[in-house]
Amino acid sequence: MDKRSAITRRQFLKASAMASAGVFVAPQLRSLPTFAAIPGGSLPPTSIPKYVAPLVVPPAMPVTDSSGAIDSYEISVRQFQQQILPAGLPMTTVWSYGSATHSGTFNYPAFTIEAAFRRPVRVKWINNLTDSSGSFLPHLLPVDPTLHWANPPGGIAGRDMRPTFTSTPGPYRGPVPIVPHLHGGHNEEESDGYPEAWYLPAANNIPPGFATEGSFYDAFKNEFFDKRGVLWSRGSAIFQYANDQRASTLWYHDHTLGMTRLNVYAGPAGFYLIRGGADDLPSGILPGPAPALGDPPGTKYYEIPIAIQDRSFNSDGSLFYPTSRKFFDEFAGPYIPGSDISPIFNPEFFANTVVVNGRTWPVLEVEPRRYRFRFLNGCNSRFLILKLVINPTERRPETPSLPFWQIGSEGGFLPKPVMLQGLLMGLAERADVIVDFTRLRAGTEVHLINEGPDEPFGGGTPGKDFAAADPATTGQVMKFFVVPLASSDNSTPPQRLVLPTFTPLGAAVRTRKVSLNEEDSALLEGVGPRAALLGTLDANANAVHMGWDDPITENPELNSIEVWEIYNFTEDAHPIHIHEVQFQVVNRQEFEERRIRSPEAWESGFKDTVIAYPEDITRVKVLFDLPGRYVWHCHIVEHEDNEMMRPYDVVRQQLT
Ligand SMILES: [Cu+2]
Repeated sequence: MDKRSAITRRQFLKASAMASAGVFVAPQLRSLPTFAAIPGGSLPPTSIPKYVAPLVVPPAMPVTDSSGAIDSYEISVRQFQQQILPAGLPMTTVWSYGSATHSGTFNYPAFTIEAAFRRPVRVKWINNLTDSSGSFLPHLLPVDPTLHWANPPGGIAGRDMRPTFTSTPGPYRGPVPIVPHLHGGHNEEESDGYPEAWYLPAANNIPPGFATEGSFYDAFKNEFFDKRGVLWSRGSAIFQYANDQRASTLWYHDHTLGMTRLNVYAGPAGFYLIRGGADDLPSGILPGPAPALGDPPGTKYYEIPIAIQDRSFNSDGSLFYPTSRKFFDEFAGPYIPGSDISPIFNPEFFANTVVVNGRTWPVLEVEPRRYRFRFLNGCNSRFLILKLVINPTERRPETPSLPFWQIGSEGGFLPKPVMLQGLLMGLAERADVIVDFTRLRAGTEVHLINEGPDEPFGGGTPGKDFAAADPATTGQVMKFFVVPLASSDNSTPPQRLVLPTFTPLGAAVRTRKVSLNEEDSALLEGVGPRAALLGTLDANANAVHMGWDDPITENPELNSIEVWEIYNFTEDAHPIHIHEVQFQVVNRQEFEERRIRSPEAWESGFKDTVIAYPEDITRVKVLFDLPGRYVWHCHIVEHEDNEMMRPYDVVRQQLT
């Protein structure tokens, strides 16, 4: 751990923003008088009109075959153009998923997969990142080939490794590996989207010597065949999800080793909702409906998933993502030879616009009634603190005008509804909430704002411990515009809701200590961070840093319950995600402090991602009930891509 580098980095972010873009001073902001514009692409975010385009409610993904005992989908990843910026501004080239058997279903974010409890979903995931002549499409964004990454040019011997260079390389422009992951899914290992189970498109011009699949692709392909008698074909993988878990809000996105930040930023992500079973509520109790297959045009939805992502744009409409480490801290080299700093990779990235369900700052007409929103923080590095206010720019922190009633998190419903004035959301966290617009007059405008920081989050409150996001740009998210009531609302008011019975996990058989760490350059004084890493603790409670390729240290026994104590030795909060499981947050405790803090009220259900604060021990209790190889990682995807991810094994018999 080196605190100095983190502080330097934050000071730098602020200073460089002020130098490059001038200081935006909003005189009406009483608590925090100055905001630095966030650097980005050539399109200034303040030139983009807000609240002109309606929020897109992603339709249900068409099923390819549901005639048997499972729902089968064929889903491709393709490149296309979409109007993300308001009409009149250029379209944006993006990637996303869509049904290969249904035209018109490609959208960023992808259509929602609607899954039923205990009815398996099988998806053929096709890498269709090719042009009309069948040649591969290169990445939309600058791929840093010096990371420990998929590395297809390394061939069979060099794939999934950190390659060696004798001089600083440019970005990788070859065929793009993908592997989709169902985030929060109780997935068997071969269907989990392991970072080394990636595959290239079946293009006609793959350069000779390239590895066309990751190191784990064949093993999982064989495992899937052994279990289900179905073979994967080149350029695709078939995953099956049992949906044998609580009704919940999951999402799917890419998970390729060392490329997740770019593959997700380019677009591929969508919601996956599991309904039914004893852990769901009968229909009619909560606001609905949500989009379903076969809905007539104009169907009104009162249950809406809302994916919030930050993006930066160039004036031609293209997505902006940094092309050099210089963007992060002005470190311009030497890279190779002479240092251990990657030339293109940025340790975090904060974009300067807010994109909600694929549109910048959209507006949703709402009736004076209750709505169910399933929020997702789908940003790369940005923590969100959401509030509902009337005036989106008046001051920070702002007093909310309406509360959120949170009823669920990643693993389904909470034990009981929780009324909140703000929603703190780490990367990949979900909040299932009810917002009650009932008492508002037609014509009222309610704004969803963000008071999380335009920099790494370290805990605390806006206006006191950090400056809230720029009220002119990333401090605003979307607008709700109240229109006259069109239908009666028979949903149960949230304060009277009785949620499904919550059964906590039993006693743990083992406690495991793991660590979150950060490293500066080992070669150049004062340059850093180089990477963030996971690890363990030694007998003296010192951090042991471990990278992706170090031997496995977490090997819980099948069907055992463990407590993981996550020691965060870094300056920043990290959202820690464990695959395959939904865990309970036990408590938190500062280093050197005796006082133990209970989980937050909204952390009282099952979760798959938890915020680990700096110099804190975060304890989670986990049941590992599927055998095999999985990963746990930080969901700041820049961190995940540069060593802050580790494999773990659920073993049938505990190794000694
Ligand atoms: Cu992290």
